[in-house]
Amino acid sequence: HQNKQPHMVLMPSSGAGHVIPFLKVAGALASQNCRVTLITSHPLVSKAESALITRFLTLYPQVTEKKFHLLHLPPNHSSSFTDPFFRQWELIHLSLPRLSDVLESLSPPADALLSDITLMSSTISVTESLNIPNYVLFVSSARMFAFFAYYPALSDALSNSADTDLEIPGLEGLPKSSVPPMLQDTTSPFATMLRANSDCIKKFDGFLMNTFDALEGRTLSALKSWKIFDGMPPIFDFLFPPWEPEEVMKGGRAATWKRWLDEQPPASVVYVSFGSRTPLSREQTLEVVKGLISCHYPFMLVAKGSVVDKDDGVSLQQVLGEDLAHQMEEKGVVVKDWVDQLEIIGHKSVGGFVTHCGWSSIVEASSYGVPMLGWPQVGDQGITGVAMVECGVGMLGGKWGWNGEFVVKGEEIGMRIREMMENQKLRSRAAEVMEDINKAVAPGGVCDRTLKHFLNKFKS
Ligand code: BUP
Repeated sequence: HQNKQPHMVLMPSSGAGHVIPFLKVAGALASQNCRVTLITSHPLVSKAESALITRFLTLYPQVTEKKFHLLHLPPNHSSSFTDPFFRQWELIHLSLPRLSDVLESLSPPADALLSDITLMSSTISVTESLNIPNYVLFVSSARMFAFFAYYPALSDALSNSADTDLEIPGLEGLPKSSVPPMLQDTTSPFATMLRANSDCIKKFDGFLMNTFDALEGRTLSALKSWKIFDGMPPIFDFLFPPWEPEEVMKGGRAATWKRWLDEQPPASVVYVSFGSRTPLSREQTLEVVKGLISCHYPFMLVAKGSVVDKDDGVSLQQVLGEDLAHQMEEKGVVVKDWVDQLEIIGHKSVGGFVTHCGWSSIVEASSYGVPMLGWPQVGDQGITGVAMVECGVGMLGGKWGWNGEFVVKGEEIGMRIREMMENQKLRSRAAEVMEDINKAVAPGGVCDRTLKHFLNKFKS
């Protein structure tokens, strides 16, 4: 007897790469006739995040927002983190005892909480005491999840100074250099948080992941067969569908860059974005622009010059100088604001993507068959970059270092961009993966079936 309307409660943490996948799943659940509650933390960390949530709630009036008011910490509170997003995660974590009240106030009661990986160890005590199933909506790659699940066992290998590959059962070696420095140091606050979360994997009812066989078949099978983690709860892997209906995305917002893209030849434009959280240094931005100019492709550069809404007050023109700024304007466009990345990646003129290897970005480019040149900057991006290469849809720049480690010269960047744009093997593999994705996300396809399978248990 399957006619109950499931009530799903979603609680993202902060950062576009965390919030957007939650909105995608919230939209998908609402479209599957679920009752959906979205718990949003207040105050939010950035204007971009608050604009996204407002827009989402306008498009999905059937989704209920529940505000989760964060604690006011005393001014002398000393945080383990300097990064504003990590501080926000920490603040949500500290405020989580208040989550019980929010969950208990829901009517009808929640059938499940879908929570973020960064909040695992703190949400589980709340849901256990209220007897609510808790699923993690994992926003990164299965590769990263495998690393996370196996992290406690990697301590010795990570503490050892040799640059050897890390061995994770069922997976080929993972270069130690793809692990971010803050996790190579197994005593860092971030490492401690990761280990605490990893230790409670078994307490969860399952994991929803934005991936599937055609992207990460080998890793998923190692995870599901318990090779990596004995007693791994069920994994539901399906591509999280875009939450903005295409007609809404395409209508109304005729930005200058859009007109420019419309005028470029098919598959000719190099799109460059290093995400929203970690801007490049001025020196590195200068070299990226030099590289782009040298390789003779039209380009679109999304250059974030600030960390969380605080503009550093220096224009790109000032960084580049008059001559280079002029050359740049002749060959490309630069955007500083928030853009609809999916709309750019899906544009017929875009032929390659220089990316920081955020997992959502990799999945988005794979969905449109756009080959990638990856340059991981921080966090999970080194490991998701490995997943991208393994799938065959992108290549990595080389030993380009983490954000700010050293400055990579424009000449080398330009050379690699040309290699990416001219590599036919990469392009045809990207087209093949796009086809697999198109089949998987079609009604009745494997992603649709996995989502329905996940929901079935809440319908009776
Ligand atoms: Br920047 C930017 N518009 O201007 P990832 C990003 N996005 O739609 P990660 C935009 O944000 P960080 C913009 O399409 C993707 O869905 C993009 O998630 C979208 O990055 C999301 O790619 C970014 O997983 O880093 O690692 O979370 O937050 O810096 O983008």
